[in-house]
Amino acid sequence: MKCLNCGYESEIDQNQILCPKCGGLLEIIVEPPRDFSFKNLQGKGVWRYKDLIPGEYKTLVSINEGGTPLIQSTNINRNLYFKFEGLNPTGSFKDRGMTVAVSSAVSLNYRTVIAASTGNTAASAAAYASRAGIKSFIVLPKGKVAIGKLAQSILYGAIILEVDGSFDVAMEAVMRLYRDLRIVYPLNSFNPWRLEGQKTIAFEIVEEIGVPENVIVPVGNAGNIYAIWKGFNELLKTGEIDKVPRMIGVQAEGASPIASAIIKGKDEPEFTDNPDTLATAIRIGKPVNWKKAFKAIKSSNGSAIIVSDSEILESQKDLARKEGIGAEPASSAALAGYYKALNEGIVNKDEKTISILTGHSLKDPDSMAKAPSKRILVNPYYIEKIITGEINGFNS
Ligand code: AN7
Repeated sequence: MKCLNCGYESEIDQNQILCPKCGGLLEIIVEPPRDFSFKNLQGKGVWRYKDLIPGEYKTLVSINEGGTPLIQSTNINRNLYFKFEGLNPTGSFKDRGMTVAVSSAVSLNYRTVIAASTGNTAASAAAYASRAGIKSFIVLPKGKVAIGKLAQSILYGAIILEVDGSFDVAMEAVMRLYRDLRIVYPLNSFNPWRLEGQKTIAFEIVEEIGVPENVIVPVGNAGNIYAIWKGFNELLKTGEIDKVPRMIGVQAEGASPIASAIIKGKDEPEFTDNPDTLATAIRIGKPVNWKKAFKAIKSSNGSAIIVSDSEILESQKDLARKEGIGAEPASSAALAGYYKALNEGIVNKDEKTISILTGHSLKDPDSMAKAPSKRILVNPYYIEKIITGEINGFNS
């Protein structure tokens, strides 16, 4: 393990979440087994790749996460593929990380977990804690969590703590709590063990179609883009692949601390106290994993893109109406980012490109209902007349 802040190095230690010297974020450096080969793997989902996931696990807390479909676009561009993470057990990619982190928590004998969240981490943490038979506290920005996600956390039985303020305020509280009082296990992505699960997105893509040219990822706290890049890098070490795709991060206009900085060529993010976007999942002003994201984007010769809320909603509609795929707004940013990358010449339409659709549309019913609709109150008698065109104006 290596600290990104002070350079501290140690053997892999499952008990370490933050640097014991300076409190900074740690990277887990995995040396794959010499004889690693996809050919020898068994099973489906995250734990198929257990040879590349460090740590010792007394039990695996799993709800059969991962193994999500890679869906080729038919109507936008045949070279574009969607990795539909919305089909995980709680409807987002967070489940991949949660199975590893909660298994770790249980193996270390923790009985309580905690996570700050814009919604999806909370739903996932709550479900995996229930599966493990332990207690979960989640800390949410009051009034800024999509109803589907809040409802999930209620259903799974988490204890819900709401703060007045943004996600960043909730996150700071969880980090402070962990630093001061180590009696609850933190499930946010400053915990590097979570990212060990999320990196399996890269493994599944490679097993299915090899290495793409570009991978486009919506960025909030910036853990996932790094995790996916890390996965590709580990496959490079095994010799299964000979290059890493360009990692392209997408942020929303009102919450773009990383993308703004990268576009301007700066080495540090432009933090904001007042992030704002209708893509509430990525409404984050101070991403904890920014250093990891910079590393992933820069070392893969990647890029960063900013999209507006209206571009996000337009892309959400396109995904649904051109491809039949329902993704939440933050996830739809991965298609909005693709459109912009094509326009700006960052991505070529002939290049194999993956958009990571991080969460399911049902997470955020309010955003779906905002799409323009053809919805008519009818007397049943008139249905035939509307369909045959006897009453004009509807059958087009
Ligand atoms: C659908 O749930 O931060 O850049 O607390 O829910 O790894 O943070 C959610 C993040 C993208 C960004 N898409 O991932 C949380 C939370 C969806 C998300 C992201 C999130 P990171």
